[in-house]
Amino acid sequence: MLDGLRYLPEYLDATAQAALLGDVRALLAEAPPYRALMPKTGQPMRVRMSNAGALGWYTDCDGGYRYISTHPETGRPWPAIPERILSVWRAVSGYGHDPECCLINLYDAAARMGLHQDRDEQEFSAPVVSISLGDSALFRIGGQNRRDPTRSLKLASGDVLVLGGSARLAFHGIDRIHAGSSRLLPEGGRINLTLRRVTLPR
Ligand code: MD6
Ligand code: FE
Repeated sequence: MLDGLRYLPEYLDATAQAALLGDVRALLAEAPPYRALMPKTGQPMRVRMSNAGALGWYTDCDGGYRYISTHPETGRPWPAIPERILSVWRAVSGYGHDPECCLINLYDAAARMGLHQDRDEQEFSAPVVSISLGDSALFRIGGQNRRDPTRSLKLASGDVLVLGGSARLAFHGIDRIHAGSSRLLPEGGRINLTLRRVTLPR
């Protein structure tokens, strides 16, 4: 059913995770995390976010879900996606162009992410590639209809998940974070990177 779902547990070893974490820390120093607001309700999202790449995913009260090319608070362009992160995409995406967005989601122990589809892009033939760092998360994925049956996967530090093919538009979310399950982040919590191609290559 979800033919394009690929779960690559322990894709990154401890050394690679530490190197990637260094890259993420540098990105967050340049593009500080913020709390995006859900459209209409203006409710702040539970996760804090930032981005790297030409286009960053963003939402606020009036504009809704969209991609923007500058940081909402600093006004600066998003930093470039680091080479080490690009190389994960190049190795696993099976797609001939680089991603334009690396969304950085930061979870504390109580954070969750509701069931959603990633559908704010123009290019759906590219997969979304997700990299997890820090505490494990209970990830749930269903089908292309919100009410399709779901199954759960544990995403641990270093795991990579590829949502391509029919899984590209599958509903998915994070039900819980397992606090204390990883020692990668001294402050605890979880970092998730999702890499997306946004526009159609020309
Ligand atoms: C997360 N992930 O793992 C949230 N989206 O924190 C996502 O929303 C996601 O893991 C698209 C593809 C893979 C994902
Ligand atoms: Fe998603």
